[in-house]
Amino acid sequence: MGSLPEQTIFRSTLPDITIPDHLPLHDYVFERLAERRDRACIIDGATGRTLTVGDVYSLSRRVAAGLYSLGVRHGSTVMLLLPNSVEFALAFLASSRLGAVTTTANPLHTPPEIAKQVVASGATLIVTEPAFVAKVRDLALALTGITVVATGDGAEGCESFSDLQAADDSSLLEAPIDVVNDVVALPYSSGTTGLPKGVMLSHHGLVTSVAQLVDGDNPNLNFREDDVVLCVLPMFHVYSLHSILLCGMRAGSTLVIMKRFETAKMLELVERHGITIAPLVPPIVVEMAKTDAMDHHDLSSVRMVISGAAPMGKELQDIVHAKLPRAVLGQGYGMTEAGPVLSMCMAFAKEPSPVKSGACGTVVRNAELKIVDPETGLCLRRNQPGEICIRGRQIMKGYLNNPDATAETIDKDGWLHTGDVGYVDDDDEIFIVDRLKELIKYKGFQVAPAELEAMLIAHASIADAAVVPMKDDASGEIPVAFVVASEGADGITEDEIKQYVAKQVVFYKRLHKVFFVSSIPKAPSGKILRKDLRAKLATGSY
Ligand code: 4UV
Repeated sequence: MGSLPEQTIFRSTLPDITIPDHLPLHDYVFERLAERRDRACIIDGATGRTLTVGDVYSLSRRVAAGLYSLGVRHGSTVMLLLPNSVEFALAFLASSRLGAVTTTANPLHTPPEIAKQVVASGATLIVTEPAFVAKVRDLALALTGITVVATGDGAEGCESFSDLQAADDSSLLEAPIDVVNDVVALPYSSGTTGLPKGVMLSHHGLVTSVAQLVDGDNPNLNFREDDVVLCVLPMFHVYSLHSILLCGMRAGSTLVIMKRFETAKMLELVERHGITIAPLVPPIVVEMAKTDAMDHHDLSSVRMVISGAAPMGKELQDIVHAKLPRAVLGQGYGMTEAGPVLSMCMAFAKEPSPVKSGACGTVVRNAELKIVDPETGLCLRRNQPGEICIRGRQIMKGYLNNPDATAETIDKDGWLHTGDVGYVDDDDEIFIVDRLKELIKYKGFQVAPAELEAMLIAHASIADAAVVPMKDDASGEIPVAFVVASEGADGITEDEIKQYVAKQVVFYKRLHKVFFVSSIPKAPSGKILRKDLRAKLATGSY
């Protein structure tokens, strides 16, 4: 008699917990407001301005009332086009309170990149800094019904954020939020293929994901009330939004906000504020490993260094560990669509367990993870690499207005397919070894090859193009292009192509190299054989 193939499903080594299923996100993060009202919540690293939990609560209510008076309602979409700032946190919490959706974007994006996201997300209000207003002014004029709010006292033709903060919230009504179905955050991600898409994260999804890390008797990520968490990673990326802002607030820790990364300033802030937790990405960890400045600062307060969003090798981990011997160093593994966290280092738990260098954690609680053979779809056992899949209430609801892409990513049994290749070892630790998906990660930022390929093919002198990642020590990966010149356009140069792309995209999507080829390798279906191109790069045979 034949037996069914065994389904190897991996779970956390910690027991499941009870996760609130009735609270909207803002009520969940402020659940212990009464006892924490006077504790420091957010410190602006540049000015030292400190907001208590009570300040953040009441200001975010005022901003909600102000946004309401500007027409934001349950189901409206607000775009935050902001660097790390107090205003980011206030506007995000305010939108949540109104039952509105926040879509986040990098303020360094070019006007066309921003315009695409505004249109696709249906945003009707944009909060930005006066310095970036010019990027959205034409858009606001072209599209009727878009309001622009500028921070501080505002800018010409914009509403002012100061006015929002001064709004009267006494008659603010509770929005009728459906925690399971209402979307609260809409970050953009290209997922496993194609162009960036709006990732619908519900109140309950985000509450679940935050709880999976910081709730329960033995939190997997043990943020405490006396912790001071460095917020240097951009809040517009899901890693910082979720694991710094939301986890930090839920745990009652204090956040120190840094607008942009600079090694010396960061080390200074760590010393000045006694930072205990430093969530980082590998390129920042590389900077720390390289700099002598670490020896000139007292960094003994740091007890946890988290790396995520891109691979961190064992070697790098060992160097930083030698420099910060008192800190626990480990990795988290996230993906926007996964809600975002799939796994977290068990050495960060309240009752920690030992971990190995190079591992990117153990699957979070209240979730299931499996490894499947990408060819057959069958489940693989321990130590066998295959595609990582995750299931649980934390994963996205789907892509906005894109049921086909949703169905390609979340299967009928509710498993989200990550496009990452990895295995689970004998101690339940996850190791990522490769990527099936197209995505390029430059310093942890997403670069979607399809976006650059569409741009390249639109050039009159380019007949065909493919963009793939090339390994790079400083940035992890850099985007490079293989290009077929159009007939009679042999004169086009690498520099011209690089400039052509650079003018249209944010800095991290720029092409670093262009290789001219006679054809792009494709499968009979027309799909680019990216693996072949990556192999060419790896062997230097281009
Ligand atoms: O969609 P995304 O840009 O999302 C992220 C999220 C990272 C997070 C989030 C919360 C955390 O607490 C945390 O530690 C990390 O990066 O990109 C998703 C893809 O990035 C790669 C992998 O290919 C994902 O599918 N990636 C993310 N983390 C790691 C990683 C890692 N630790 N090691 C290797 N690759």
